[in-house]
Amino acid sequence: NERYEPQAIEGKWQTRWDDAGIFRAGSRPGAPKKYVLEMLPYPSGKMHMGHVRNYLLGDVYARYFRMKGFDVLHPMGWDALGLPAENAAIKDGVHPAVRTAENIASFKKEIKSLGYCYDWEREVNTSDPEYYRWNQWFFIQMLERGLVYRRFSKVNWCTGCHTVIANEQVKDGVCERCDSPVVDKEMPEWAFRITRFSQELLDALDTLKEWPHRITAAQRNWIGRSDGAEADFRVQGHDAALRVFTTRIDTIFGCTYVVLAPDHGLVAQVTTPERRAEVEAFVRRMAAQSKTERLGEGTEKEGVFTGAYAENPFTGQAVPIWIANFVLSDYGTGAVMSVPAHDERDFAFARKYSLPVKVVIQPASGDKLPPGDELEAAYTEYGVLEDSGAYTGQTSEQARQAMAASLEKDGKGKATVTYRQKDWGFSRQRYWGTPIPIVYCEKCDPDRNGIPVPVAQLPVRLPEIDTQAVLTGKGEPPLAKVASWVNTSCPKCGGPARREAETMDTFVDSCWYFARYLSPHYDAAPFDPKEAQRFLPVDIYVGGPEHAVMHLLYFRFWTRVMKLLGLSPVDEPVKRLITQGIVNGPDGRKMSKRWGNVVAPASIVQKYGADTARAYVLFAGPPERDFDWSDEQVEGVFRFLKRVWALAATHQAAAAGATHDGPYEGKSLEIRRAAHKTLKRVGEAIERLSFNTAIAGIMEGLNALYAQGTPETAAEKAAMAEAVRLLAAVLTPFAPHIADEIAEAYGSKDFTVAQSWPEFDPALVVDDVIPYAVQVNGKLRAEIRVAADAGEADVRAAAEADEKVQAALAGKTLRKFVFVPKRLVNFVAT
Ligand code: ANZ
Ligand code: ZN
Repeated sequence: NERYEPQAIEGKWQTRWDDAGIFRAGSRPGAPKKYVLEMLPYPSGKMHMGHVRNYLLGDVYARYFRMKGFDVLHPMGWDALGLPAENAAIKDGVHPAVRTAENIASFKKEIKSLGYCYDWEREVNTSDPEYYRWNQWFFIQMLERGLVYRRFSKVNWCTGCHTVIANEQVKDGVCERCDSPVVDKEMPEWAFRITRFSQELLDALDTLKEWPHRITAAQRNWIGRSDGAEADFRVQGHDAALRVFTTRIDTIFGCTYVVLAPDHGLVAQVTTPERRAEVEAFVRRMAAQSKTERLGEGTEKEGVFTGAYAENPFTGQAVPIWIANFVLSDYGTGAVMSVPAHDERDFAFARKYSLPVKVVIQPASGDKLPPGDELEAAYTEYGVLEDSGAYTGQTSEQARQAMAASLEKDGKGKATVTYRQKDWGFSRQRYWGTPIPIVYCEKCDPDRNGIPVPVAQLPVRLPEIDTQAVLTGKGEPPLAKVASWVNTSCPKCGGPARREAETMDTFVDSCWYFARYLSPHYDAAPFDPKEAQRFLPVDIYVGGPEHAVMHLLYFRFWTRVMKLLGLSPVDEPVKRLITQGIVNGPDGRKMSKRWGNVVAPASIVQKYGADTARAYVLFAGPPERDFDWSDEQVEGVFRFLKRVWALAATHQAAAAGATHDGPYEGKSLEIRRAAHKTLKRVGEAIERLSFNTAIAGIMEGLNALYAQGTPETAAEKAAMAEAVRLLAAVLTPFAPHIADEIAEAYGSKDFTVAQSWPEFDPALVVDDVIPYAVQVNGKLRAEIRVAADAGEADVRAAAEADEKVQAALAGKTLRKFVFVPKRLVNFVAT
């Protein structure tokens, strides 16, 4: 067939792949494994380009590794529980299960139309009771080990979604999802004790060498280890001490007052009669404010004096005790020693209320700070101590250690390690989630701690409901309204009991789905530990960087729990993490309904075929970077595939009988050199996650083959036949349908993806290497050495890989790239 008509071939190959089951994992037991995974989607009705890109990055590796001989596991599933389906149900009365099933069906059809190589026999749906029963099972195991507990605490309540949301989902006081105000609410909730693993999760970040730095940095910051000290200040006139938490014990000789949280337990006790009215008024006012209000950027720091004094444990000096809005009762000890000379917040507060400022740290440089009352700003760096008794002259670092040791020796305090990370409150007042397997029995459990449902009775299924009556978005949790479900019998005494009506955060589902894929129908445990031995950890995980501190931290935690339970051998879920950039519209804004700049994947597949859609999205830019959609480039990629097709069609007849044993010289040698160089370049580019240069390499290889004109001799014909076959092989990860069609036309009996990735002949790829000067804004930054015939894309990739160039480009936006063949490149960036 002379004409490239993707619509005529793509469906056929997809069906053949499916029928042959070639993407089934576990079919090469002796081979080394690769587990390639993309973050499972929430099944909204339609796929968008972000999904297409996400899955392609995994797909390229899955196909490539299969060709490299690995036993590849590449599964797909549905993060099917959660708010959007329930919110939609509140609006239109369609049961979330019905909507979710429809969405999955249409989403899956779209996924299939792009020719991804998933092992569909492992499909997982988190709303299936056979899935969420294991959430419940984990819950009970963790409850037994103290990793789950019930607590009363202030939670973030979204006034729009009518549910509790995680700290991470509150952005500037409003809900990230619906933009409604978030308020504090005192409620019982269930929490995972993730903080038991804080240090482990932190330490292990150092082992995640193949994770993007910004993700590990975000997690490090989120866990927020801080090394500090606690010190007791004796309260004068009371048999009590208040314990402060500080990260700068070295400044304690400069402490001129202490501050308690308004709701600190000692406030009522120490406040003097004269100060009582004012203090109580302040405490009441604070109690009425949410944490976000109290700590907001624009909120003025304010406080009141309690009338009481406390003694510095080192000097015995008495300092006034205040309460203030910026001290939180649930951080540290809820009490702060204030050192205005060396802390900005304390400085502002001291100036506002005319409290003394005393300098005790001098810069190590030898510069001298003015005395406290002339100081213009706090000096917050480390330095050398002065006016600090026996510690004068020590550095901050020395004093921190020595002072903490002294406190410990005197029984007045100790060194501490604390974390910013909090336990993970996961109960939600929602219907469309995993029921928490707990019942409350007044007789056996008067304190309402909760009695776990016996494991043999799992799953606790979500009940059928009258959607409109139950999903109203108002009042108590939906499940509490379903009397036939919520009323049950006590597992201990058999008497009347009530089920827990709250459900689990859907982040629980995505904590371990990657392990469920290993044995999705296993029913003796969440997954088969033997399969975990074989396939964990995930080798490559692809997803959006927005998950840096929720999903990607939660599932690291869960992985440790799975090891603790003896289910899995690994400490960490994922070896290499790839976070893909955003697909913007042609206008440079993130594709979204709001901007009307969405390009629907289906429209591209219909017009140009899946192979063009795939190759374009991969060609448009490096995986981790954002790119702007370009219709011209789509056309360009389509033309490229047409030229591939035409080359193959032109030489097909000659290729049929072409054989040649002798040496290759002249033109036949050039044809072979072009083909083998392409093979080498594409393989190397894939290995370094440079799919765009891989495709650019194929384009250049194609041009080189065209440049050779029509093969005349037997040697030339044989060389060209080989070249076309190699072209099909290297196209397989990117444009698999056309690859198989061409390979078949050239006599292949098997799918290209089922064949080995061809080895290039080293003798055919030796190249002259030449130097290129690399400039950034016209300034020489590096010299790189590349193959003499390397094209623009390769030279650019090599230049971008250079550390000095990266440093010079850091934080800048690239405006232009100048390429002078065989001499230099210049990045113009601002
Ligand atoms: C004295 C001091 C002197 C401090 C100095 C800092 C600089 P991170 O690093 O975030 O853990 N702090 C302690 N408990 C607090 C609470 N419940 N609410 C508000 N602030 C609190 O911050 C630790 C520092 O935050 C502590 O160290 C304390 O102020 C303050 F030159 O103590 B510092
Ligand atoms: Zn009972």
